[in-house]
Amino acid sequence: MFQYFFLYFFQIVSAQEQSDTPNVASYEIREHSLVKPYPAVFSTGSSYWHLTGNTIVTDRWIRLTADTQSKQGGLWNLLPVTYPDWEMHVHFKVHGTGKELFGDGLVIWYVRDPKHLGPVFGYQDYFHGLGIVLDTYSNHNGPHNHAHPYISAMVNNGTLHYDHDRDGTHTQIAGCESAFRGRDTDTLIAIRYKDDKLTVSTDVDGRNVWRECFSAEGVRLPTHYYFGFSAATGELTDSHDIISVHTYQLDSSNERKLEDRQAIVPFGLTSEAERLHVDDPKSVSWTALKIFFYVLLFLIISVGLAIGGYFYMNSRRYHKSRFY
Ligand SMILES: *[C@@H]1O[C@H](CO)[C@@H](O)[C@H](O)[C@H]1NC(C)=O
Ligand SMILES: [Ca+2]
Repeated sequence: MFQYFFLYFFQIVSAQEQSDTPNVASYEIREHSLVKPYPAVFSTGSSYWHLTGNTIVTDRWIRLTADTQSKQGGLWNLLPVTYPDWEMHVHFKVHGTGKELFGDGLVIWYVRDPKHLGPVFGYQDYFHGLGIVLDTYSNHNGPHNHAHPYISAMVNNGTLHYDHDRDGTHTQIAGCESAFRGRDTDTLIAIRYKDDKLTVSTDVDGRNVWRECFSAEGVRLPTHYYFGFSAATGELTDSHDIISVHTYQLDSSNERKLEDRQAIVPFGLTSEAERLHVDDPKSVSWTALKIFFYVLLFLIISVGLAIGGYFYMNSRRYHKSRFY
């Protein structure tokens, strides 16, 4: 009874601070969160955080890449995530001197192997887990069906390649356009994983309100993976900064708590596969409908011509008979 009362109370408190904490029973996990002052965090030997590549820490931000060419950097948490449901709020900043050309972007990771460097925005390709890709530059030469900056989610079981030439669109499970770069306002992203549903929301307009970017059901992620961040520049450059991270454990059903989630193979339905599933029956019924209407139109025109012809012939006969 007391437990329920406590949960209920917690929900009320959470709801009132909707933009700061998740709207369900939740507990911030300090070890998976990172706030100023960072130097204290990184100077102690017991730090849960690890830096890779060109990452620099100051008293105001953790800079994964500076606004210079060919950099890559990472920020990795070294304590595995033992709880199945979570939500992470990241205050970040992507900015630089480039007016038209800038890049490449940053990624928020939940993966099996932390600390690696590589070609996917400063982390390894063929990874195991989840990547939330904040892509600022469109590598695609042809027309895209979306604009950049673009946020997308990719789930990988170690077999998929992130294709920069297609901006990862063929392996993404969902995505949305988001004007997060070069803003004067604070830019934040929330990633929520609960009951196999992944929801990504942003707050980039300085209005202190979460706006849903996308959500996807049926996303399978194991426990005991690691949170991390990485970014990269190439010919194009930008500063990619992490300012704060708040991670909340969300209340899980008993079923999920008892399940052996450590053995789960990451899975997410790509939007391409989903499109194939959804569009096929639709296009078939559309074709059938079109044929039906063409036949109907043909019949109406035929009947109309027959009736018109009949009256025309009759009137001709009538006129003719008058002259005879
Ligand atoms: C890994 O993903 C690929 C591509 O989605 C799939 O074909 C394969 O069956 C998956 N492997 C496992 C072990 O789930
Ligand atoms: Ca890109």
